[in-house]
Amino acid sequence: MEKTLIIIKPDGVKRKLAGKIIGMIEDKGYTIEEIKMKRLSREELSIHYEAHKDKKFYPELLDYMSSGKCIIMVVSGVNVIKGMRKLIGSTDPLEAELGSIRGKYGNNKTFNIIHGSDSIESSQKEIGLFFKDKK
Ligand code: IDP
Ligand code: MG
Repeated sequence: MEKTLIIIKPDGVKRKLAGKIIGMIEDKGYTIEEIKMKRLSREELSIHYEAHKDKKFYPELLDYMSSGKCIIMVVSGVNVIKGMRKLIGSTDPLEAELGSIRGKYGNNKTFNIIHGSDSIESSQKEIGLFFKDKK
């Protein structure tokens, strides 16, 4: 059974989309193993988004992600990493399939509501970062 790290980003929380998003994850057949609400520090975010540190949008990304509380979850299921990426939709909500979370609720490439790990390696790193001991 695979696990992935999902974050409902500050815009998703502020827009009160959490219930709908969690419903979509559960309706898909996945299980919420861990869940917590937390405002992420710039330090945690700099580890989480290490791969993007040289990108032009990085400063804006850290401002955005530390602007309010997030809902952070470990979600499990068969092939859940790929399955959640599909359910989340493309980074740019304009390109995301309309039935996906970003396709339904997103309208901006930065403020795109939700994060999901993109590989087994990143899921292990991210679960270790936000849920120490629960890898
Ligand atoms: P992902 O969240 O779909 O995996 P990544 O390329 O890993 O997308 O980018 C991480 C986050 O950085 C995105 O979810 C989004 O919030 C932001 N981002 C990505 N690309 C851009 C961009 O071109 N402009 C502004 N923000 C971006
Ligand atoms: Mg990514």
